[in-house]
Amino acid sequence: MVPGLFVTLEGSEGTGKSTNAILLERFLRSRGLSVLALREPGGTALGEEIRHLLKRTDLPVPPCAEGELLLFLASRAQLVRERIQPALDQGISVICDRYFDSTLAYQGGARSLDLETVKTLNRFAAGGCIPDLTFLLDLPPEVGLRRIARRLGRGRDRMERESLEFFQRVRQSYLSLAAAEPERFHRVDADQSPVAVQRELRRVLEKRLARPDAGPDRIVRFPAPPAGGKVLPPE
Ligand code: Z5A
Repeated sequence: MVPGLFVTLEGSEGTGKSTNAILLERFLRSRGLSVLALREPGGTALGEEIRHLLKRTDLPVPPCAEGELLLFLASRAQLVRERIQPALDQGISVICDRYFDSTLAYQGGARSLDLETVKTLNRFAAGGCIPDLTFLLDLPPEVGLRRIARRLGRGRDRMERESLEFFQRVRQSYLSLAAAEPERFHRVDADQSPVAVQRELRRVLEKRLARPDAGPDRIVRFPAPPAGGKVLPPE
């Protein structure tokens, strides 16, 4: 069986990753693919606990940069083995809102941890599970932070309280990552209307699905769901 397509969405705060992940999930379903939509950190019972811990603003001492890195990696190691790899092996496509490039951009780039160490640990946690396609939703951080501030219903979590300079470093790191891997990355100008952004993502995804190595076997109808997995049947 041809493995499912693994697509990740990356970018700084408020660039529209979550919004577009939902729309891409619908799009792939409409093409007859079974899809599992996930987010990082999170996506498993353990990962959601870690997510909660990482976002807390009331810890007497916040996590040190090294501790923070290892928590993100623990969430990912679990997600890959419990959800992502089993789904891909069954021909189910996976859309993940953030993945290992976030670690390189935030803990490597913005927190300035040693990049080689971050890369080695990233590889260990991901266990060879590499996205087929990564969308970088690129936006000046001040625009993204304004979007977040307008969002109703919750205050800023621990990471969202970082400085503008921090998010500028995140953006620069992402741009370097995208430039270094043009085959996997597709950069999208996220400072456009939601409709225009989604149209571009779909265009690129269509092209990727049409490649011979995507093959008709990519389209798997009603496969057995992975244990506890959120598998959406084709519409
Ligand atoms: N992190 C890390 O440091 N290391 C790691 O390895 C990993 C993560 C995996 C996760 O937070 C945090 O963890 C994140 C990175 C760090 N930290 N920070 N800071 P999260 O999952 O809670 O949040 P996020 O990933 O940063 O997503 P977000 O802030 O919710 O933004 P988004 O998903 O990119 O955007 P959105 O929710 O789709 O849209 C935001 C708002 O903008 C919303 O009101 C939309 O309606 C609006 N929007 C969306 N698109 C548009 C357009 N095109 N125009 C206008 N308005 C728009």
